[in-house]
Amino acid sequence: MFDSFFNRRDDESRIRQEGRLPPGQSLTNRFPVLHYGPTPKPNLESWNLRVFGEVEQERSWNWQEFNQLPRRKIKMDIHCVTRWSKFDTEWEGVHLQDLLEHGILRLKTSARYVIQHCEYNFTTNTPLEVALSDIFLLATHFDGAPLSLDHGFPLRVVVGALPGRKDLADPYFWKGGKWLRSLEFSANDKLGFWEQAGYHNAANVWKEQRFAYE
Ligand SMILES: Nc1nc2c(c(=O)[nH]1)N[C@H]1C(S)=C(S)[C@@H](COP(=O)(O)O)O[C@H]1N2
Ligand SMILES: [Mo]
Repeated sequence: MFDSFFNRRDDESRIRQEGRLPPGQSLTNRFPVLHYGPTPKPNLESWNLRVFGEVEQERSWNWQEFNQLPRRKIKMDIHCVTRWSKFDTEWEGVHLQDLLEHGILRLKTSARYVIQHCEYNFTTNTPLEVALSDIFLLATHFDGAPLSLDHGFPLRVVVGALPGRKDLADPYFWKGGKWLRSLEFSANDKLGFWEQAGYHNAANVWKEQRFAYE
């Protein structure tokens, strides 16, 4: 117990020196579970991911089809607005940029925002640039294994930070919807669940944009 206490403190001071600890955050080596409401138990037989809105063609992939899309691995730091941060987390899944490059997905020029729709009507929103950037992944795996139910099985969005890439306006982790079921490309922004509850829409961790009004 003392051992893990001192490890945590040492890890945190190293990360701070590397400039990777955003203001008001502290390092955890655990992986907390954080969401509103119950954990859904998705059925892979009937599961699909739908893409709609400002796209040239609506798409829907069942679980088997989704798993044949091009895949990537990304290592990121993640920052929860409740002040825990976890570093060097490894994710695997599908990147929207790869779908665009392969012509699997084609957007209209009117697409400017991406709204994530999840089980139980949870939603969250980001500008299109964020969803197409290197820090946004449709993840099926964490740390080499399929997501656990609590962390979003079978599919979630992960949005984090890449060390050394402060150009990316890294958002807090709530902008990564667990149990993702559709992506809406929209001409207009639409505040999601936490954003409507008073959390900051831009949610930049380096500017400490936690709440909309303060
Ligand atoms: N569907 C859904 N996704 C969600 C949330 C939620 O309430 N519902 N909470 C968000 C918040 S606040 C955080 S910090 C992360 C936490 O992910 P984790 O439980 O895997 O750590 O999920 C995000 N995604
Ligand atoms: Mo969070």
